[in-house]
Amino acid sequence: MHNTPYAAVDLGATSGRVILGRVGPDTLDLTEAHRFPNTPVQLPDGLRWDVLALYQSILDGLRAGGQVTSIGIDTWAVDYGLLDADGALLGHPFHYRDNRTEGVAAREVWPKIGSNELYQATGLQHLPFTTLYQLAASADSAQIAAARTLLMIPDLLVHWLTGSIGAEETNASTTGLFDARTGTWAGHILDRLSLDPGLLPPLRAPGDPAGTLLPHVAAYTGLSADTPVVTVASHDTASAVAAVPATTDDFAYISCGTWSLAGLELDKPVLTEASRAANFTNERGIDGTIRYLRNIMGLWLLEECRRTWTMQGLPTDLPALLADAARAEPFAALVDAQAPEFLAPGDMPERIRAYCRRTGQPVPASQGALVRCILESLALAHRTVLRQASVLADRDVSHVHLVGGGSRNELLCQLTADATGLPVIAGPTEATALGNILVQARAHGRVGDLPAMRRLIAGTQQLRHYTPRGDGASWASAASRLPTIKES
Ligand code: LFR
Repeated sequence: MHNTPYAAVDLGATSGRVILGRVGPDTLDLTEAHRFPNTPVQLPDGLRWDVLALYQSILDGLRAGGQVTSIGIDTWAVDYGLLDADGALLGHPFHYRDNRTEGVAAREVWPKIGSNELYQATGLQHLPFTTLYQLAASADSAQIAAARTLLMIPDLLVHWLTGSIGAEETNASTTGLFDARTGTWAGHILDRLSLDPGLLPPLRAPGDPAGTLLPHVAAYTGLSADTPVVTVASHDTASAVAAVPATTDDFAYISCGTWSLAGLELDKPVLTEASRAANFTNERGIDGTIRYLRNIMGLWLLEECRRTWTMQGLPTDLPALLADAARAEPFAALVDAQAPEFLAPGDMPERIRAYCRRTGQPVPASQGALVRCILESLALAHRTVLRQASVLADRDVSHVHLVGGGSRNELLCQLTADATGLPVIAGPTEATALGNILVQARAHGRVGDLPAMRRLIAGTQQLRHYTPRGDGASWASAASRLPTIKES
């Protein structure tokens, strides 16, 4: 078994991968077995994930990868599939960026269970697309009437591989139906909305076994039928934070990809009124840790611009755009990278220009200026969120770990160091896959506790260091330009 790899299935919002990881006492090597696109589909009744195509690509990736010690699956959070009484998937899972949840919280949920009470129970920031609000939006549908089991996307994929049914707890903690203090389902919230708490399957923790491959899966992939599927931190952000290469406790992290998730790792939730008002979330990490953070729009802003530019026949080469951005005038225009108006798909350059117009700022005229605006706005949001997190959780922060795909973006890393006034350690890029693989390795007794996992990553993965430039004064004054950005 020594050299047999672990397979991490890691689905992101735009692509998925099957990654093989080999773990030794002082070594940790990744290879990519398969990469495939994740292309959402707009149907007349909403934006959907093509979950069958994703599942088929996972099978192809496992077949390409050869024998593995075990398999773990992580994806984005919040979204789910519903199974009927026969165990069949009802329809196509909605994409969290579908606009059917607009206004649902205020209209359908808060009159029945107030936002204060919800925060006390679940500790979640308000995001319009949280599972709870998605369910409330569909409460009167034929689909909900027929539903017997709710499976989060990674749990659904595990179910198709193994036949087992369960709800992994880091991802369950993003549903708005999970008690932040006890780590158990808060099914009474569904009751209060006249939805069935029996939809929620039994919880399982990262490291728990999740079954072995069904015979037809083993036959297709060529893997042996006793290949275990291990429950990992199936929320991608939980896996990424598990893989932050921290060697001390006084760190903040930014898991930066489609989203920027910026915050602290705590040992208990912060449920104060100030924390609720600042819209901080208490999601669950591995080993009962709390991910105290806020969602920032992240590189979605840039990727959605590039998608629009592709359709408009404009250049989209990333290195060239970043080089132009590096040369563009600093602080010319900024947007609030936490504003909900940037959530939905659609003409992002125009939405950014409209924001600048509305707030009396110069409108970025070139693509480079627009990319500069995005990256500075992200760095500013990183600054704001980390400063607030440190105050609200009463924790000193001496440095920032920036992990995920965004750690490749040198300009963003440097701007984040400048804006936060803190050294930034960038990498690993593949934090999510590493977290997935190390939880599997730990379940097999091949690596120690969370600090040991992190030491192994710090000792084996390529990291880059960024030192803050300047005294932060220009960032403080930039922050004061935008009415919705609060520095404390
Ligand atoms: C990041 C992420 C975030 C979650 C968002 C939607 O990929 O999982 O943590 O808030 O996607 O699920």
